[in-house]
Amino acid sequence: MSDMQTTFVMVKPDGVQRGLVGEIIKRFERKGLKLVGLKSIIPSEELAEEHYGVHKERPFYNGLIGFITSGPVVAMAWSGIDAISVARIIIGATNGREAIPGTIRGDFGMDIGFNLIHGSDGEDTASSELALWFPEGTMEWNRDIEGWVYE
Ligand code: IDP
Ligand code: MG
Repeated sequence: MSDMQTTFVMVKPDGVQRGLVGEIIKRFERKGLKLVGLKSIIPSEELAEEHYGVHKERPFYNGLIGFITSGPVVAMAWSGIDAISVARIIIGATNGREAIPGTIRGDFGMDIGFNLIHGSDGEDTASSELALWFPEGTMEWNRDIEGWVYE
């Protein structure tokens, strides 16, 4: 399946603290994904709990909520053909020590919890996460270079 999709991506507080926001955005931009939403916020506990609700029973859950609410994150929405899986490939495996070099976590991460970035893992999570983080909606715009990104 090759569908036009929008995915939710977030630079986590460790990525912001380490000054990797520009580096991370650059990778999505130069890949050919289209930016349709961007904002920096300090997530509330409520927002973090909603976002990571699926992990509620996991032993790392409380630490994860504390981490995500510890400072600014950069929330983004990126569009493109198969954008959800493309973003996950750019991001790399959850554990930075196992992530392949060339991926964001593989190039910059050494930890499983502090792994710099989040990306939606499927169509359902992408739409619920986009609704959660961008309740105002994302942008509709025509990119002039589109015809040079897709044949
Ligand atoms: P993902 O972000 O690669 O999709 P998930 O398994 O969905 O990984 O876990 C969500 C987030 O929870 C991870 O990105 C990471 O920050 C944190 N996490 C996952 N597993 C562990 C763990 O074993 N210890 C600490 N934190 C973890
Ligand atoms: Mg996940």
